[in-house]
Amino acid sequence: MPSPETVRAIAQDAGFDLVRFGPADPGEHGVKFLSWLEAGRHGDMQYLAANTERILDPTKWRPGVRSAITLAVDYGAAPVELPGGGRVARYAAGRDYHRWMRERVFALREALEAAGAPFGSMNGGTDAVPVLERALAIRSGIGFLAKSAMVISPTHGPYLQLAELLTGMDLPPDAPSPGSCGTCTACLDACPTGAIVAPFEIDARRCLSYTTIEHRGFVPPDLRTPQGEWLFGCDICLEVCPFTKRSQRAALRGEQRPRDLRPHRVVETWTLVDVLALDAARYDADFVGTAMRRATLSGMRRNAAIVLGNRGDESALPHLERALSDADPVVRGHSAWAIGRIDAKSPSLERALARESDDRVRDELVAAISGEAPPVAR
Ligand code: B12
Ligand code: SF4
Ligand code: SF4
Repeated sequence: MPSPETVRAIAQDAGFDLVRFGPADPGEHGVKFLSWLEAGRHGDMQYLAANTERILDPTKWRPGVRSAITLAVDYGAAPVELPGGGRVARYAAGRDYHRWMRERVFALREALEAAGAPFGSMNGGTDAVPVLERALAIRSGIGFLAKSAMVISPTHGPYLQLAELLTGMDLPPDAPSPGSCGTCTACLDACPTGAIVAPFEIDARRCLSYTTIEHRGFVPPDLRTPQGEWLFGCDICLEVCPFTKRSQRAALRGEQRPRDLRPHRVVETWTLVDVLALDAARYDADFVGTAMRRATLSGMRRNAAIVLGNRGDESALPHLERALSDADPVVRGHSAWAIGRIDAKSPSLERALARESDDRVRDELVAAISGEAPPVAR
């Protein structure tokens, strides 16, 4: 059996900046999780509600688990913007973190087995239920729970990818992390949608990370303008945080950055108009290997239409007008909204209304022409 010191050294060699040991269950965080679900704050993320039993007790799916090796990588970076505008949350701008984090977790598991850990005694992953990763990270001292709900490391800040290896080994638990938000409320004040409904609590349904990534179909009208420039995800509550300057990678550029953390060619070469016009073949060819695929083709094109509307740039009008004839009603509807923001008198709106048969898109067209907000229920 490898000693705790050996486990730590191997994990650092596998590419993790922070390595801690702690309980494999979420403890009192589980109670918060249940009340969050009960309040419906998870929106359509049914996979969270469907997995509560396993999330609260890892022995339900991994008998013999005794502790968690918690792992974090500092992915701090400069703001990521498409050429000509449109922002992408930093965690999704490089190679898909699900892939490279998982590769590191698996490499760690193999190295630990080679060092004497019982074969098959460990199960790991990143950003995958059934584990409350923040709870495990906090309980093992990776960082403290911040008012933005982020886990913040006093030495690396909030830009942390989290992963864990649940193990049958009994590892000595680390102390909780020092640090706290103190009297700061910068993230609550800056969140453009009011999604941080109380310190430490997010209503996912209002969070841009949810509306641009997890949510399918029409975005509630009152959340479109606050989306501003965000094409995928949102980093505002991290950007305004004073702990952000603790990131040890944020200042690294180009070749200085680890390969996995360099911007994907899509974010370096595509424009918002390109994304709006994206088709299934190019989506499959070009977006492969990025975390942005989570938003789906329809969601990415919808997001691009919203950002173009928010930018108010008239040069986007011909592209949005063309999208009024698109096969996808979500793209048609949000293009109508965007045109209404840029030029509500565009004759393309009336022409589209005359031929449109989808009631939701008709509502969007009528609202765009009249300058009213479209109805909320979809
Ligand atoms: C669902 C989900 C979301 C949802 C909901 C997030 C939320 N805060 O509720 C949405 C889509 C909105 C989202 C957004 C983001 N996410 Co997210 N998300 C997840 C996911 C898959 C599950 C989290 C979950 O179950 N949330 C439910 C809530 C209730 O739990 P929680 O977020 O962990 O919050 C804790 C607090 O509520 C706490 N708590 C609150 N009050 C109190 C009081 C006491 C006394 C106690 C003990 C505890 C407590 O208990 C909870 C558990 O610890 C995890 C991966 C995973 N499997 O864990 C990633 C994860 C949490 N997300 C992550 C990231 C990076 C983001 C974004 C920054 C992405 C972006 N830039 O767009 C944003 C940040 C938004 C924010 N401020 O939280 C990282 C977080 C890294 C970190 N340093 O914290 C994770 C861990 C993924 C990963 N492997 O890296 N996410
Ligand atoms: S990610 Fe953006 S929308 Fe979501 S809580 Fe943070 S600031 Fe608000
Ligand atoms: S911005 Fe302030 S309140 Fe929000 S997480 Fe950072 S330190 Fe905490």
